[in-house]
Amino acid sequence: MMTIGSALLLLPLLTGVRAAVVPSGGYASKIDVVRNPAYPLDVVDKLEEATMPKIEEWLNKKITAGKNNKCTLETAAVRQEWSDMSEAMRQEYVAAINCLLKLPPKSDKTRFPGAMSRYEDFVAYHMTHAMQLHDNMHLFGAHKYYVWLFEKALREECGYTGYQPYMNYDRYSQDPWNSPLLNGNASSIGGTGEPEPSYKGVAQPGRTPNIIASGGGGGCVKTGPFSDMVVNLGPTSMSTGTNIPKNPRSDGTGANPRCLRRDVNKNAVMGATADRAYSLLTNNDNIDGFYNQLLGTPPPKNDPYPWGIHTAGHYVAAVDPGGDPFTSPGDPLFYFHHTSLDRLWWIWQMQDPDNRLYAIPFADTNMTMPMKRAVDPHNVTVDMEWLGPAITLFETHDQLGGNGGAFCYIYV
Ligand SMILES: *[C@@H]1O[C@H](CO)[C@@H](O)[C@H](O)[C@H]1NC(C)=O
Ligand SMILES: *[C@@H]1O[C@H](CO)[C@@H](O)[C@H](O)[C@H]1NC(C)=O
Ligand SMILES: CC(=O)N[C@H]1CO[C@H](CO)[C@@H](O)[C@@H]1O
Repeated sequence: MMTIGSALLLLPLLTGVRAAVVPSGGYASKIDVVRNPAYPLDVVDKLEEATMPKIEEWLNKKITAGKNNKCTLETAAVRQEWSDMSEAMRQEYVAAINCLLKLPPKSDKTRFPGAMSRYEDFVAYHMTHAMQLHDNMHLFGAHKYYVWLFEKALREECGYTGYQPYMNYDRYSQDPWNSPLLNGNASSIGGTGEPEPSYKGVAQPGRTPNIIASGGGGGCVKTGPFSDMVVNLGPTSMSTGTNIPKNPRSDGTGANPRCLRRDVNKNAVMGATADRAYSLLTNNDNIDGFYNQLLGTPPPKNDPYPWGIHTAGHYVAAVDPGGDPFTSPGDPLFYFHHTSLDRLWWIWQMQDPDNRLYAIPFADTNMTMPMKRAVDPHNVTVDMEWLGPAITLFETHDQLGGNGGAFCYIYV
């Protein structure tokens, strides 16, 4: 049987893309790592490689104890960075998204008349569960499960043979407009939007500077695979876009067909460069600090891009629906961003898995919203309703054996 690793190895041969199989640095010998030679490893990539032996050792201990739920490095799926994927795989991914956009929804028609596709089922969930998804307990685990269910839908309902890609922000930070992810060609996820002078950017109260200034877009996306995408849900009152038609329902759940709007924005992505991610990963021994720095609280001083990686990543291209905290998964870029955050969380956890795997930010302090009051994390579940079954929060924390073994993936 062909392993995932050997399948990856074949891709560049089949498609002729310029890619290199690098000798496995810290990686387990079973994993062949395909890299795009245009991008030398950054400090975070190197940290990830250096962490692999530790991960292997930790997983071997679980295997010995019979606690790995059949997940091994041989069976683990490999999530890749977008530009490390072959052209053919990138186009297959885009085709799978277009497929989900055409499949009929499963969510309740009465509650979400605006959810017109399977793709928008996921938007409908995020928009109605945003407060819970973003509280201190759920931010990491619930998004991990959510993205995993999306990946599952791409594979099982649309025949996609790969896994959800992530974006390494650093690769695109200097020139996002011409990046393989957002340059608007057939193997990107579309380009920036038309210039929209009334779009000024995204306010960042309490930070200096206090706005992620517009990158020059803000209007409809006219290039690439999603130039004819129809967005239906939203906007909500939190939308950052301008000149967007109002939703017929006050809560944004009605059908409001319109174009996808974007502002591919260097001012945003510069807040998520590798040095910032490396600092996040190495300067926080506990999850509270990790969570705060990820969210940019307190606001970093003397930093021209003091957004925190969570915010920076959302506004890499966000306007409508991407810039609306409720309907943000309506832009496919959302999944790249939250997969990147998932990767960073995993690298952080795996520096010290015994102490970090199940760590939950501010689990035993009482905070104001969107923080959740102290409750026993053992009692917290993540219910995905029409997207998937409810599971305990702790089950969402382990990507190598969690969710009864259904989670079994690594990042390269
Ligand atoms: C799209 O752009 C990427 C990055 O510049 C390039 O590698 C690729 O060949 C282009 N693909 C197509 C189909 O134009
Ligand atoms: C948090 O608030 C709840 C409800 O008011 C209270 O029962 C609990 O003791 C508080 N926990 C801490 C750690 O302060
Ligand atoms: C409702 C419920 O499941 N409560 C549980 C919360 O967690 C404590 C300690 O783990 C259990 O004793 C409760 O039964």
